[in-house]
Amino acid sequence: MKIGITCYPTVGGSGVIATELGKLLAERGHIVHFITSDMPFRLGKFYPNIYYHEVEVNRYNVFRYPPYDLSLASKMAEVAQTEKLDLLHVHYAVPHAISAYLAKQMVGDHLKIVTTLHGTDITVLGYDRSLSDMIRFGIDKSDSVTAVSQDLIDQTKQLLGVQKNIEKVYNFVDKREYYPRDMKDVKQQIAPNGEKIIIHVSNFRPVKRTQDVVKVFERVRASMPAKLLLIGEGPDTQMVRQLAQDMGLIEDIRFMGKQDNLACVYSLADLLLLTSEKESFGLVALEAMACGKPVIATKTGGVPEVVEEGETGYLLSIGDIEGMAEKVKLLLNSEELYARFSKQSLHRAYHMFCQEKIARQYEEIYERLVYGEVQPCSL
Ligand code: GMT
Repeated sequence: MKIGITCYPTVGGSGVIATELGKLLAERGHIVHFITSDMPFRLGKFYPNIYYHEVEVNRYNVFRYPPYDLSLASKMAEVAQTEKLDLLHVHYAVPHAISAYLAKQMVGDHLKIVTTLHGTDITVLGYDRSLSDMIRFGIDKSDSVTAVSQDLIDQTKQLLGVQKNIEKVYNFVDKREYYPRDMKDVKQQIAPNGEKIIIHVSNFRPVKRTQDVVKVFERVRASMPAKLLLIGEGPDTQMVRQLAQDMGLIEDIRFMGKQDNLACVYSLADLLLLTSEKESFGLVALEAMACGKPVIATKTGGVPEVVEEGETGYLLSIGDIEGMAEKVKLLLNSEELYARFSKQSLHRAYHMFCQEKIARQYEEIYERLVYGEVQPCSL
């Protein structure tokens, strides 16, 4: 099939999933056209059947705000026509589902639209009265809608009163990239005295409650030698740095910023800490699990569908600093328990969220829309 993919190419989990999906689809023989404002950052190597079409936004000085949505719709329509696309798969509802609908109006009904909801496009923007009706409209006008967890489906229906069927298609991890790596030497540099290494990976937005990561770490470090690695950056980075300074922890915390080779980073840590207030899926939890790392996280959104309580990690209430610290200590103090959780994390990541399984689910959706039925799988 000829598939157009639109996402936010440079930030966040939705861009990562859209890009990884595009690569997988290309490997499976489809022709993929990324229609985005920038080159997707995870694209990596050259694929002869992946094309990139840059959305250029008109910045004429009459416009107070550059009309990204319209430029995107126009580029989608142009690519759909010239490349004879079968469908557009848009990631993140706002404004992508609306732009895709506009493009379809320009091109004709044969162009199908698949919209994948990722989280904050519903759980944050869905509360904004200036957007909520438009989001519901975009969902209704899509030919097929998916969401990355059951919780996100439930929230979308509840919050926006959506009647349309929304299919659950979980995010995935590529086990050719995410597997436990031997990082002994680097670990020795970061934790020369055998300290335990806790890792947190996020975009440091308020919704991640990154100050809680430091507070949990303070309690853990009070009872065992430990280091904290903070990966990623965002609006709260400075505030977290100040908090670490004020708490006298700065020597044991490394602010590593954005990192490319996340599989190596997860591999050198002992566990991942995820303290979010909202998290429709928690892709970083899945990536850490695929590298054999248990996860201590907040019980929010779709996280319980990824992290299995008492098997691959522990789930605590939002803001339960004491509870999270206790569970971190419990896991890191028991070799037997830790080894079991680590093995189960790997197993769950590979079996429930493996890339072939999820790519096939998307293909089945595409086939249903384009051919009217699911093609038998030829293995
Ligand atoms: O909030 C983020 O971390 C970015 C956001 C995005 O759209 O890129 O992430 C959302 O989508 C990810 C991929 O499906 C999910 O793993 C994240 O849980 C989700 N974030 C939230 O719901 C806060």
